[in-house]
Amino acid sequence: MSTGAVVVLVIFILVSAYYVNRTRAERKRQVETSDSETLQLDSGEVEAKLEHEEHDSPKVESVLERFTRGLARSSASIGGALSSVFSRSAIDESLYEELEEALLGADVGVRTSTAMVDAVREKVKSQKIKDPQELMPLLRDAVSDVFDPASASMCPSVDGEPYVILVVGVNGAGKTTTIGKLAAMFSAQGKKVLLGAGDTFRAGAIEQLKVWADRSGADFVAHQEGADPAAVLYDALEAAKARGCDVVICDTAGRLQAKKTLMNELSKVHKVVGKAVTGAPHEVLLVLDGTTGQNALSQGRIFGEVAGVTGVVVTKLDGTARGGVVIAINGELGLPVKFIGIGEKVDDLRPFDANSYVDALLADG
Ligand SMILES: Nc1nc2c(ncn2[C@@H]2O[C@H](COP(=O)(O)OP(=O)(O)OP(=O)(O)O)[C@@H](O)[C@H]2O)c(=O)[nH]1
Ligand SMILES: [Mg+2]
Repeated sequence: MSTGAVVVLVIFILVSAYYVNRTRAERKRQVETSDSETLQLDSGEVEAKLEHEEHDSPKVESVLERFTRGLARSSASIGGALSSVFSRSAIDESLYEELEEALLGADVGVRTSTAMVDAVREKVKSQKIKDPQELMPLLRDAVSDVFDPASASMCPSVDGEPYVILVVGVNGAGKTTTIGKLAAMFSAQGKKVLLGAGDTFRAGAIEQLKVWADRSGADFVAHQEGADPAAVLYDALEAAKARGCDVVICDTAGRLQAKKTLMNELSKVHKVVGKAVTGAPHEVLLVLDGTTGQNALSQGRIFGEVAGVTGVVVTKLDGTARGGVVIAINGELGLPVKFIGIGEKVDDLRPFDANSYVDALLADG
């Protein structure tokens, strides 16, 4: 090798080493200062996290990939059942029956499944389709038609006043976790967020919300355990006005939809919140555990009537093979699903997007 070639090679090695070190140092700074889950890490843990990232996750997952992974159980189950339907030799009555069973098995709900199968049947007739393989796009359209993209969006802004979101649902549905995720999402959008600790009933509930407030950089207002939830939330809204907050998210205690007194307490909270900020609550989000199947529909009906629900968050969709419940909530209750939870981490909440949802759900079909 000539001297010139050796010099070029040495320069190349030195420049490469410089960039490798610089990239690692930059990533280290990001890990130390950025996402909420690493706020408490000491330097040893930062190193360990970097090692983990470098060796175990060579590829950064895209939003769609994460979404699809979150819905993998549902997708494998529904997609599997559908591919059996679509690989039949002819379109006949038993195909429609199998299609309806596949949808019912995914918790799509009786009324919505029947309506979707009828829509497919109509199109098969009008377009004179003969091949079962051509049914998939028809089904995709039938699912998409259940959703109204306009009602699924949420734009938290009111002139000069905080935008108030009241979060309700049965025990353990995922309310507090969803509030934490929402707080992080709004904070990342540059909004000043305040969390109101309206669950004064369950031991540890106030502390749990405080942890999420700290993680997401949100302000926090609480009274002691056992205090009147309406009074706490009134104070939270007064504080939010005084501090110029953009969004207030109010936690509430879990309650069974059948317990009248507890449901009436929600009406009181609703009224008092409206006294502190005109028009509040601007949004009442009902959190439903996606793994509870058709019971989620009964919760939706009763909470919808008593608490003036404006939208739904379906959680734990990563833990069920029956993700079709999201379709049932839209189709049977007429309530828009606004967010879905696909894991316990801070970024495991996704604004509901019908197209990505349908793509992920029918991915294996
Ligand atoms: N896998 C998974 N777990 C979730 C999700 N959302 C919440 N959880 C878990 O569900 C459990 C209950 O969540 P919480 O947020 O405490 O539920 P809650 O509705 O506030 O409960 P109460 O205050 O007791 O009524 C926790 O272990 C959460 O980590 C999700 O989308 N996926
Ligand atoms: Mg809670």
